[in-house]
Amino acid sequence: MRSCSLCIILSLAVAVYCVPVSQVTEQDEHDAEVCLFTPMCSRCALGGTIVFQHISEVSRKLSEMQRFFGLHITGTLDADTMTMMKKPRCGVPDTNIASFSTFGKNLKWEKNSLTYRIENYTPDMSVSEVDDSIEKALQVWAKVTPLRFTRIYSGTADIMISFSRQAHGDFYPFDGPDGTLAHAFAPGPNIGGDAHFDDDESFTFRSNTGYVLFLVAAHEFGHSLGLSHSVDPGALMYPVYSYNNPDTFVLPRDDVNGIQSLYG
Ligand SMILES: [Ca+2]
Ligand SMILES: [Ca+2]
Ligand SMILES: [Zn+2]
Ligand SMILES: [Zn+2]
Repeated sequence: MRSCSLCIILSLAVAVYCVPVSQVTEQDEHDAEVCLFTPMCSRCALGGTIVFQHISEVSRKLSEMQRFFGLHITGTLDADTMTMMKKPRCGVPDTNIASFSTFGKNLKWEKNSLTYRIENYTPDMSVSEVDDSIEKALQVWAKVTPLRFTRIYSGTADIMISFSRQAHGDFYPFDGPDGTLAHAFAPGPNIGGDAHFDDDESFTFRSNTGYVLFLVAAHEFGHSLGLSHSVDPGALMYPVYSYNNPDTFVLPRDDVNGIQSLYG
């Protein structure tokens, strides 16, 4: 698992670890080498049978990631890149190189009235704290658009919300504590719009230890509504988690511009 973690990061931008490091460690390099030079890397989405093609693909992915985060573009695993890869973040891949961005003009809901359902709860918080965090996170987007959200308690909602660990029925298993905190799917039928939270994290209502569920959820619902990641480090849609006081949170301008480009 650990030996190919780098490979997963490079190919899917899904798995990262949280402890920032100032330099590339021997373990990091070992991981990279194992991943690059193991012909049959079963966990690598690129496959490993054509090794040289694999290496240039990894280099290209590294360059893309460095461009996204405004790092020096080397195409190699340097200390700054490693530090960025280890920050706690959203599991949705970084695709754009602009400020706010969408999954595409057509990837939006064709209705303004959406339903959501909370399928289960994290043991980290009380039921009312989870309910409140989810409701507030949706209202972040409702405040600046014509979108309205109605909670349902049974059946299939547009936005199905769940907490789970490791493999949980889609192609994007979670990774244990830290690394990927959550992910969500672009608007569409079935799994489209759904938001999944990694229950190996410690979620919190408003503490600065653990991850504030409201902040993680508000980010994920941005994806549920059609936004992809922003390169603006101040944006809610920036892929890396940073603490904000949930009581005084205001949706940054970049995110307002993004969601209004889809829904007016
Ligand atoms: Ca759905
Ligand atoms: Ca995780
Ligand atoms: Zn995200
Ligand atoms: Zn999932």
